Amino acid sequence: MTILVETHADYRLITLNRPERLNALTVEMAEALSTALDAAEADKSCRALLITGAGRAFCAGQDLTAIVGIAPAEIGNLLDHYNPLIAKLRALPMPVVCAVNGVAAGAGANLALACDIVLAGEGASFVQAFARIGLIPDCGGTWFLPRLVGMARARALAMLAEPLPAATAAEWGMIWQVVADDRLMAEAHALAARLAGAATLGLALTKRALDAAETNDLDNQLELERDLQEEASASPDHTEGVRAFLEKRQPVFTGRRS
Ligand code: T3D
Repeated sequence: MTILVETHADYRLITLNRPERLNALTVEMAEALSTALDAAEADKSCRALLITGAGRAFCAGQDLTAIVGIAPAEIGNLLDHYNPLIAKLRALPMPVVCAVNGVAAGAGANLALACDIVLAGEGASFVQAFARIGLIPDCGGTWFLPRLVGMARARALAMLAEPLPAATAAEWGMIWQVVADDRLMAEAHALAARLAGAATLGLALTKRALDAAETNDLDNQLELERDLQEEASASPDHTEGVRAFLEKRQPVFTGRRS
């Protein structure tokens, strides 16, 4: 099994599972991941996702043994499998936490950056390895990097292909937090559980608004916020949040849309 899916009370853990190849990606794996995302979305009790890698790495990017000697058109075909996966991950109507447990290279680094909140173990690193093999950062790399770290750092990361230690990635705002390696999964599970207990629709709409903000001007963004806020305010979780505040107690969110 190229990925493992573990169901918890109200979130799922997906583990990339080719540790002998540092979880390098194959088309089969991308398809399995895509199916797992669909299943998580279809399960109304699933309100958050956690993604990590088996073994000592998060993901070494494309499995290079699978692309030796293939025609350029085939590379394009390969990305026809990966691109929808990145888009689906980004649009998933629930928070996605990534626990980067070791090196995240090439498409593996950008898979991590596509997630909503990225935690990394202190031994982890991010490598835009593409330049080493004459390729460009794909799986959203050229989109995520400049937005997260600014164009100067994005260019150097992409062109030098040097490993960026997790601590620097956090310092630069590329990821959320670095935690001790032996605490990573405990912290990541706690974060996923916390998000799974939050107002799911509000978080899903927040994701949409933040992504749209990357291309909208202020007027369009204000308009979008207005529409999405109307949708969020119709949710039972909004009613519960306000009631809990007024009653001076913790809210109990259900994640229901109506
Ligand atoms: O082509 C396209 O356009 C399609 C999309 C492409 C997107 C991409 O992701 S392109 C970038 C592909 N990834 C890379 O170039 C990274 C290649 N790997 C590395 O640079 C290093 O392995 C790491 C920096 C990730 C880790 O280094 P290290 O020293 O910790 O481990 P290692 O010894 O290099 O690797 C351990 C094993 O995993 C090794 O196998 P062996 O010798 O024990 O049998 C190595 O060959 C294998 N491995 C690592 N990465 C890949 C891989 N096997 C296949 N594909 C890999 N990407």
